[in-house]
Amino acid sequence: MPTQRRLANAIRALAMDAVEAANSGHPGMPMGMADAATALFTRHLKHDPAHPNWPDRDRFVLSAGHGSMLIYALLHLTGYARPTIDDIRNFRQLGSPCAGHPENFLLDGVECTTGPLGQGLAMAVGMAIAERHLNATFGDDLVDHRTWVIAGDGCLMEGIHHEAAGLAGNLKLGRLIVLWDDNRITIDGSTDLSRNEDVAARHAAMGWHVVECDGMDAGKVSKAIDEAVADPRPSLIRCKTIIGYGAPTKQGTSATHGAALGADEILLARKELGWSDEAFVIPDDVATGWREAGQRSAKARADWHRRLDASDRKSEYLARFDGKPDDAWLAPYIAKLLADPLKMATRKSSELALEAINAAIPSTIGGSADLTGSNNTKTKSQLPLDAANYGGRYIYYGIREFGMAAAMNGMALHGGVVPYGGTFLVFSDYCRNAIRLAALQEAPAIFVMTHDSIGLGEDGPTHQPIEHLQSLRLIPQLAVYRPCDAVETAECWAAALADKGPSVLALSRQNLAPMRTEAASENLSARGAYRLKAASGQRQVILIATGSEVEIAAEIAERLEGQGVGVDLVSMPSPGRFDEQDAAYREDILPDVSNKQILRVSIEAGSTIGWERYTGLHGLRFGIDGFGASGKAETLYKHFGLTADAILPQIMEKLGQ
Ligand SMILES: Cc1ncc(C[n+]2csc(CCOP(=O)(O)OP(=O)(O)O)c2C)c(N)n1
Ligand SMILES: [Mg+2]
Repeated sequence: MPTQRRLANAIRALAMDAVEAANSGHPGMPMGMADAATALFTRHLKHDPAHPNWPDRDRFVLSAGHGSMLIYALLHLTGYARPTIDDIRNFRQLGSPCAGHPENFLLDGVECTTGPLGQGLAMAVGMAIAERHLNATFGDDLVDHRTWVIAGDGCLMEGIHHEAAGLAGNLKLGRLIVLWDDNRITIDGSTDLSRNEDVAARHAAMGWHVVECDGMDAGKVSKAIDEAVADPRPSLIRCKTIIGYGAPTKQGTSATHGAALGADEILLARKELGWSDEAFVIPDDVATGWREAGQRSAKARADWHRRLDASDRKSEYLARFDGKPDDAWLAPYIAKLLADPLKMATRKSSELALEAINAAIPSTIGGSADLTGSNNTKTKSQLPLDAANYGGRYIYYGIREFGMAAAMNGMALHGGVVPYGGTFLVFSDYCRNAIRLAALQEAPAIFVMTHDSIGLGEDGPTHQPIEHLQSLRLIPQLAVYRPCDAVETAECWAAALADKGPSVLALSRQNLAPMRTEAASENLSARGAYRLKAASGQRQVILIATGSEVEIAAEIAERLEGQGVGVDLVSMPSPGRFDEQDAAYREDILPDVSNKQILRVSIEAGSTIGWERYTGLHGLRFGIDGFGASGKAETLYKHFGLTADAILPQIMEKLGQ
């Protein structure tokens, strides 16, 4: 068996050669952390490259995603089907699964997409939460794994780290172990330029266990890992390393962080490391050593499968991981709403829907960033998920919107649980990059964003979303729903639960009248837009509204019809979903804007930018393109001209032209 150092040098060689071939990438981090990663992957990590999606595998997150060559090398060397050596040769080239930063949708073994610093670690917190929850639910026989993270100085400097580490400390996630690449270098140079805090003491203060080691001595790293495993707290292993270790003239400097080392330096590094093989050639002894290490957990995996087969909860367990939760709850629940229509805020409608959902779907885990009573995210039977009871199904995330959203992503990616969590829509900006990352990764997390307009009233412009709806709709692969009443809210929940990727539910603070009073043959909200009321005569106007403004549009439609103007009322809870419908459906609901015989009018209490898509430039768009104001909701709607009285004459004037 080759020494740990020789195994580690294979990582170093692949990292410098791949970056050299691409003339792009980050060799420093993989070269500095090669020994620590070797210790982890050859002695501690529980995984089986032949069964990369084994649910009880340890999760490994390379939070310092720029060091992507580290994980590509580890996956290749331990025997995953991909990346192949050719994939690595094509590092960073279009079509190679070895993308610039690790993408969960390109390679098995990449548990989450990383690169935005700090978020990998925060997602790992979510994975560790999911593990403990499922362990509490199914027991040690079926759920018993750890979450490992390699994080850099950058990950620990980011604000989200404070949120994630605080959450992990409070939840006592002892199975979360972070290896910190303490190389005291970032892009701009020494960390002294920008950081002088005691990172270890900060962790200790947050309830973490901290252990220090020579990060370039695999044996010492391994001992530190043993200590971390034995400690009941989340652990930070401070690995003292040298960035770019092995590159004789550049190591220890930021020159190795994010650029090819150059042919001359690589030649010197090969000498320094005693690595005589050509680029992309792994000598047999090293290849064999790594392969054998990769098979370490094969027996544990087989034993686990035997236990699963023998378990009387096998189908229940598998149901948690496979497919989508069923929506049997929806039809009877909507029938109940239709039988007893109530005027209420959609946040309240959401709570009622959740009562039905949480009773029917055991995998949901709710939560809020300290706005439980406002977001209406907690249902009666949900107990807190905390250090004393990981089996609970409600997380008090504290005032940590970004940390919450990233943890939700981690839970969703871990599988077995369906996370939803709330905050005010205006604070979606605080967690925006995690929502974006949810979309990129197709992580099915559900973001419950209440207080979705000036309709929240007195809290004023800091709390009133304006651009948020449109700006969330810009994120690819993100479903944004803004229901108008209790029935639509239930439908949007069902659609969100069925979505492959993440969803945002934008919900009102203020009460809304029931708009849907008849049973439908399908989930109309899942269509994105539908005709709520058809024109009685010839269609001259199409009123398009979302959420709380559907009520206003309905009044306008009624009054226009009273004056002999034919109006279609279109409720559009999700423009994005509407855009995905087939052409015939879209043409039926909203004929092409080149048809100027029909006036299209949009009403949404937010930015009007973008509504031209549905109204055409010749249509009318009612919304708010400045900031809101403090006041009663009703007064504000009047002040901003979002009432039937204000809008109706403008439509009449336009029709008269
Ligand atoms: C949120 C975020 N901000 C900035 C960057 C750009 N960036 C990538 S790596 C890096 C420096 C990170 O330093 P460190 O974690 O110490 O990595 P090392 O240089 O030691 O490899 C920066 C600023 C990023 N990827 N994510
Ligand atoms: Mg660093």
